[in-house]
Amino acid sequence: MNYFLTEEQEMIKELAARIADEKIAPIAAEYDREGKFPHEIIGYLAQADLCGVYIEEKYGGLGGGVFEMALVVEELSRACGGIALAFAGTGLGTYPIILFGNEEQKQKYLPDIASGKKLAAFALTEADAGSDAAGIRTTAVLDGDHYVLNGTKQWITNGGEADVYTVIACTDKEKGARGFSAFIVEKDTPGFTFGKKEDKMGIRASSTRELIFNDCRIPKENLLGKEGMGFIVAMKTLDRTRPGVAAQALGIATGAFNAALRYSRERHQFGQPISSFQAIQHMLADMAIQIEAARALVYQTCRYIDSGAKNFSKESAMAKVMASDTAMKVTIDAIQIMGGYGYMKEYPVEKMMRDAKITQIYEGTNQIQRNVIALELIKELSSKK
Ligand code: COS
Repeated sequence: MNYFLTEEQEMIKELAARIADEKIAPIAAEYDREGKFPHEIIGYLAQADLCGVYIEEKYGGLGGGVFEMALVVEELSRACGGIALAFAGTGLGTYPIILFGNEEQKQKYLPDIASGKKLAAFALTEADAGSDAAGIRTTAVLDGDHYVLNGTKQWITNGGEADVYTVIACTDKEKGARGFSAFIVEKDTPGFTFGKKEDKMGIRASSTRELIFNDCRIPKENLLGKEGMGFIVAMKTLDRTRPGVAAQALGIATGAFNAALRYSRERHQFGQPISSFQAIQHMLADMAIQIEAARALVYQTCRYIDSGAKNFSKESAMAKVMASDTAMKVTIDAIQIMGGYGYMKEYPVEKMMRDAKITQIYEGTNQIQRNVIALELIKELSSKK
C-alpha cells in the first residue's frame, strides 16, 4: 500500500529500517535472552539523528510529530519490540515536557533527549493504580522551594536507564484525580532509587523497574504545568503515545509475518513448499489483511493527531486496540505456520509472540481502551442531540 509519505518521512523510515536490519536483528535474540539494555542502538539512532524525530527543531529535534515517531518505532520493532522500547519509552517520558513544559524546562531537557544523550521515562503506575490511574498514592508536598516526593512507582519502562523521569504524584488528596500534579525528576536526585529489574515474559531488552521516592526533594521549578493538572498531563500524554504502542505492535506483527511467509516458501512437506497449501495461504492472506488494516488505522490516526486535532482519545485507543490485537493474532499464527520450528527459541517468532503480548496490556489495557472508545461514542451522540 502506498501511504504517500513525504520525502522526509521516507528517509526517516529507511534510516530506522537500516538500523533494524543491520544493527538490531543480529543481536535481538541475545538481548532477549540476557535482558540487556540496548545503549548502543540508541547511539546508532543518535548518529542517524532519529532520537528527536518528534521534538521541535528549535530544541534539536527533526520537528516531526506522532507519525514520524510511529514510523521509527514500527521499523525498529520489526527487528525487536523490546529494543524499540528504549526509544518509544523515552517518547512517553518526553511528551509531558513537550505538551506541558514551560520554555525553561523545554530548553533544559529536550535538546539532550533529541540528541540521544539522555533517555526519559514516564511514571504513573503504582502497585494499586494500574487501570485505575486515579488510585495513585505517591505524594508530593511543597516545602519552601522544593517538592518532597514519597512513594513507589511500579513497572516503569526505562527505569534505571533513563536520566529524566516525568512523575505523576498527589499534591492534594482531597481532590482525587484533580489533586494530582506532574513533575520532572532527574536521576541521581537524593532520595530517588530503583527497585530490582523485573524478569519479564517479553520485551526483555527493555528495562522495567520500580522507582522509589523517599523524601526526595526536587526544585519546585520541576512542576509541569500547574498543580492539579497531573491527571490531565497523564491522559493527554497517553492519547499521543498509544499510537506508538500500536506502531510497536505493527512492527512486531510485520516481523512475524515476514518470517512465516519466508518459511512457508522454504519448508517442504509432501514434496512441495507448504506455501502451496491453501490452509497456509489463507492464514498468510488473513495475516496480511489484518496488518494492512491496522497500519492504515495507525497511520491515519497519527496524521489526524499531527494535523492539530483537539480530541483524539477515541482514535488513539482504536489504533492501539486494533494493532495490538492484530500483533497477538499474527504472531500466534506465524508460530502455527512454522510448527515445531516456530515454537523453538532458535527461530525469532516465539520471541515476537512474547513481545506482542505486552502491547495489549501497557499504556492502558485493551479493556480500558474499549471503555474510552465507548464513552467517547456515547459523548459524541449526546452532543449531537
Ligand atoms: N484528555 C483530557 N482529559 C481527560 C482525559 C483525556 N484523554 N481522560 C480523562 N480526562 C479528564 C476527565 O474529563 C475528568 O475531568 P473532570 O474531573 O474535569 O471531569 C478527569 O480527567 C477524570 O476523568 P475520569 O473521571 O474519566 O477518570 P477515571 O478515574 O474514571 O479514569 C481512565 C479514566 C480509566 C480512562 C483512566 O484511568 C485511564 O486511562 N486508565 C488507564 C491508565 C493507563 O493507561 N495506565 C498505563 C500506565 S502508563 S504505561
